[in-house]
Amino acid sequence: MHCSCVQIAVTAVNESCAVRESRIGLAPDACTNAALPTPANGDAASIVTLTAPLDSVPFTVDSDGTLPPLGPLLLGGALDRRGICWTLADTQRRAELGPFSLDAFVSILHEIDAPVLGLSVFNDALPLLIAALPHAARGRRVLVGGPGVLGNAETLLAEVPEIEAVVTGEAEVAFPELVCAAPRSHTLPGVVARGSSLRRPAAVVEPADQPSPAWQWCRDRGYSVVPLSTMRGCPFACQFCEVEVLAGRRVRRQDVSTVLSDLRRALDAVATRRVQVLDDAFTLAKSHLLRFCRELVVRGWDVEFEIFARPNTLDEESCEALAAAGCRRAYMGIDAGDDELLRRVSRGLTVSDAITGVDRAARWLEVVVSTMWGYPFESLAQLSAALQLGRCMRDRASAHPVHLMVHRLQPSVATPLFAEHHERLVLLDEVADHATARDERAVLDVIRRDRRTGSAFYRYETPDYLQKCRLLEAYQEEITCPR
Ligand code: B12
Ligand code: SF4
Repeated sequence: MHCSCVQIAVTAVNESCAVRESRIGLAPDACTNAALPTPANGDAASIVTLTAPLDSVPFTVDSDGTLPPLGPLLLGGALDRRGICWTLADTQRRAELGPFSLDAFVSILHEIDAPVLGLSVFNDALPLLIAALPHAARGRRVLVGGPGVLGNAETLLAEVPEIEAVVTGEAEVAFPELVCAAPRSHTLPGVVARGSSLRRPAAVVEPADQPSPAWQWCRDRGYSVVPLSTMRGCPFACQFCEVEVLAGRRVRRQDVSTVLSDLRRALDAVATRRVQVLDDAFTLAKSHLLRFCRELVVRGWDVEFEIFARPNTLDEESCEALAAAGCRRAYMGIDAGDDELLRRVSRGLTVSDAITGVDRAARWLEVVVSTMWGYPFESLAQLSAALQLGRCMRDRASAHPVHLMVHRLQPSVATPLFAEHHERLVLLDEVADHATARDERAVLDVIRRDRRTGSAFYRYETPDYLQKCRLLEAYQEEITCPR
């Protein structure tokens, strides 16, 4: 039996444009799949996940590589299940790699000796990818996936002949099939490949088909937070968000006992007590939340965790259960400070809901409220209202602190907002300043050429832009969220 190894290289750039990397090979005798060619060094494929934020305000607690990449770990788990040997490289710590570092990225890809290259991207990595692949693919099969491909699959195939297929949505089923070049793998849900005129919706993988993430890969790699998923999907459809396209509106929950056995393995492998629950809809199903908390208490693992929460979904009982189970912080996206704007972006929330929810949660947990600015239809007064709302929440007396984070709205291609306002995109000022070296300018050219694949480097035109910038500058000190 030949050994067939897949090498997964995961690349992510943190907010200061530093990048991290790590790789491991699984035991060759774990491989049973003979359909893959065997290269000299035993690796058969490689995946690179690229994320390259320019926004200096991180969205979650982790933006510095303490959190291993859950999506690629799940793909690793899916390959394990098929007996396909793989390796994973997390390039988040590679200091030489930023969103414009074409030369550095090409040499990272050259280091990888595997006939299948899988690229796991956030949308801000697309221009780098497009610029790099013609120099870096070297005849290997290239598969691309991750949240960044949403709305851009066809464009990627058209722009980059080196890409064999793009997977939109959840890839635990499609990816191993593609790696093995299984018959009809190009026709699976979520797979967009050349020659197919069919537009398939993003793939959705049911809980029973979701593998356990390959937690063992995290051992001794310096990560310190476990990324935990207990459900996928979100029933809301906020106009600026791509989760509906990525994971669908139907919420698919994992059984709590499965989640907890997974968590045990993860805590052991990462050697930590810190957990980030990544679910977008965690606080929506109260019975699931209560059961998760209860069972965590029973197990007595002394875990500390953080959650994302919609302010109008946490009642007193849920807050109390969360605090008792070790939840220390809730991230609450409010995303605007005035009811008209909240309605306009279909947030399903009012300012008064938000205040009540934050007040309630802050009796039990630290709360990080996040809001966004730069909507194409946002007035200066509406931005002031958002800042004022955050300020007022922060300054109210509560048992736990409330912080405010402010993000600039990032145009995401697969959103209703983009469909309506894509004509009104403006290149970010700081982008041109970033790209000064020869290789960086090549990436900038890609960004300038195509606003869809380059959308992460644009903003929507918004009224009173300069005055808003000044307002935010003045507010900067107050929005800094202590870790
Ligand atoms: C954790 C997280 C982060 C972490 C990532 C840390 C890490 N090491 O992984 C950090 C904090 C870095 C982060 C940052 C940002 N994030 Co974020 N993040 C998330 C979050 C909450 C969970 C991601 C996750 O792990 N999901 C669970 C796994 C199972 O899903 P997955 O990663 O998508 O992987 C599946 C598929 O995508 C696919 N897949 C993945 N890789 C590959 C590779 C191949 C080859 C194939 C075929 C398939 C494939 O299969 C996987 C298994 O099903 C999501 C919300 C969400 N619902 O997903 C937002 C989300 C992905 N983030 C988003 C955004 C906007 C950002 C920021 C731009 C925010 C900001 N302003 O700073 C930054 C920039 C990212 C960057 N360049 O660093 C957006 C989408 C962005 C986009 N379209 O690319 C999301 C969807 C949030 C939202 N509501 O809009 N984020
Ligand atoms: S912003 Fe949050 S609540 Fe709204 S659709 Fe996205 S994940 Fe769901």
